[in-house]
Amino acid sequence: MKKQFAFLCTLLLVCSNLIHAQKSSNKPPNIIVIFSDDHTQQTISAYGKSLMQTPNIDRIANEGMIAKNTFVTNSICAPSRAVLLTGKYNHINGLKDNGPRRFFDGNQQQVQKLLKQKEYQTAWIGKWHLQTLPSGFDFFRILPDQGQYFQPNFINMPNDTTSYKGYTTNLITEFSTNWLDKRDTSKPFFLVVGEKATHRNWMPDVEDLGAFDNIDFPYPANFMDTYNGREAARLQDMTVDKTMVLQDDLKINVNWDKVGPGMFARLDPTQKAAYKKYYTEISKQYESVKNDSAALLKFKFERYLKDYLATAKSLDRGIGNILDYLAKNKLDQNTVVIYASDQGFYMGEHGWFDKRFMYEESLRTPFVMRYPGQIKPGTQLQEMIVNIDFAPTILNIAGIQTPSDMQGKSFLPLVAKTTPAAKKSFAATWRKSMYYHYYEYPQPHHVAPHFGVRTTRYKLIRFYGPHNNLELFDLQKDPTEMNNLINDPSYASIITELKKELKDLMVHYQDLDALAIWNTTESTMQDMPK
Ligand code: SGN
Ligand code: CA
Repeated sequence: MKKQFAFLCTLLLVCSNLIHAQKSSNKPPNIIVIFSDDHTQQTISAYGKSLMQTPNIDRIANEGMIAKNTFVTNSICAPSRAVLLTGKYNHINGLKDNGPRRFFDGNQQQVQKLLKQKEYQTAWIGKWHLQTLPSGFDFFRILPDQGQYFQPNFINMPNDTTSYKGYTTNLITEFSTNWLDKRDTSKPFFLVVGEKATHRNWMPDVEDLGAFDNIDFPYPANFMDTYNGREAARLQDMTVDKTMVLQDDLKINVNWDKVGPGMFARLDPTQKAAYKKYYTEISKQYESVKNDSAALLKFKFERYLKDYLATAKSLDRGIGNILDYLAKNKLDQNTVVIYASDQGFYMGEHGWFDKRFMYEESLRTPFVMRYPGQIKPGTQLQEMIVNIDFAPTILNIAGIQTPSDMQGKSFLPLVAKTTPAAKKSFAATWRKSMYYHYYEYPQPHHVAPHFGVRTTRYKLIRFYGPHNNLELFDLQKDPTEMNNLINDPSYASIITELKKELKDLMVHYQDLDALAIWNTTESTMQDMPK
């Protein structure tokens, strides 16, 4: 009780100091959230060992902060966006998967609506992916559904669809800076730039075709995973080897002169000529490996990475253009810039592309933030951040208290200017474990639903639906999550602790469906995966 009281006092003190700091400069800062699609930490140089350089994302991190341990509640697009808007888990905000339940109730409380009460002008431009149109924004121009890479359609307010000439990433940047040009400069703004890159089918901008062709990418250590002791991992359908589609994904042997409906049909004649030239050469390489299964697999893996990274290159360039715009228009000092993605992605780890699993690569998401005057350049945050914290943090920046029904917490006190003692005492109260729940099954990638808990060292996952089993990983000893330790007697007490922690989290976040599954089957289920 005493501990809780001390925590509450620290929290109030730290938050009110931050709010006070903002009041004294009378206008709260502008906030831009650049929110990409499937862009994973393994491909961002600010995160260390990376498959490519991302100078502009790094610029945000270097001039501000990087959150090293940021996780999502449900590693998939529309649900993650619903979490960003509401600061709540999907069983509370109602949007659990990308399927028929992609309906989002726009009448509920959302971050932009709360910011509007503080006079913010608000806009969402780019990928949105919720079935219902945005509400509570002063302006939106969104891609319908997944959107297209070339000559994309956008839905304009109130509900008109128009096609625009150009490459999606460039158009989204252009529409964003156009909106900034026209805004009411007497008010602060909140702008979400919803990027389409780096989503499947990874169509690079023409200028980036072949940008990574001189690099030989080795397989990740667990590319040849045989999924021993991990049944759900074995039964997924998202491998580079078997699931990746030669023509649609890797652009091999496409008849460029007669492309039917689909992504390639949207290329204009100049773009099509560039694609034809480039991928005809790639198709020749395919011909030379297609009868050698090992060489073919390496070819597929390399082509996947090269196209993905090329779309990331245009994404990073677009972010640079937004940063340059802010500097040129003297907005850089009073604008908070956040870069994050809706989830992480597999770059061949476990043999996969896509996301969904609670394993590290897709559970994590990048998060960097620049907040001049409040966050010291080069700040590194190690605490566990979850995407339910994004909305409360944004509100905190604007000087707004987190509503009591939001499930996340502002982590601004962990990174913003306060005394080291206040920071330390706040950090002591921060979460030591996070809760995850994934739902979508079976389409499109046959990943069984699951929920679980991750602590700094361990991860316990409970699969349900087609599989009914538990997995335990010791992330310190096994960072690539290959050894399911659920039947290892030396971990018995850890398993007991984690089971309790998982149950506590389900109760805390009111995930009653998960709790029911846990309670009805836990006593009868077999831990040993078949
Ligand atoms: C599409 C993709 C899937 C992807 C989902 C969800 N197939 O269905 O591979 O998992 O989107 O992605 S595709 O052949 O149509 O590209 S999400 O980012 O929206 O969650
Ligand atoms: Ca996504």
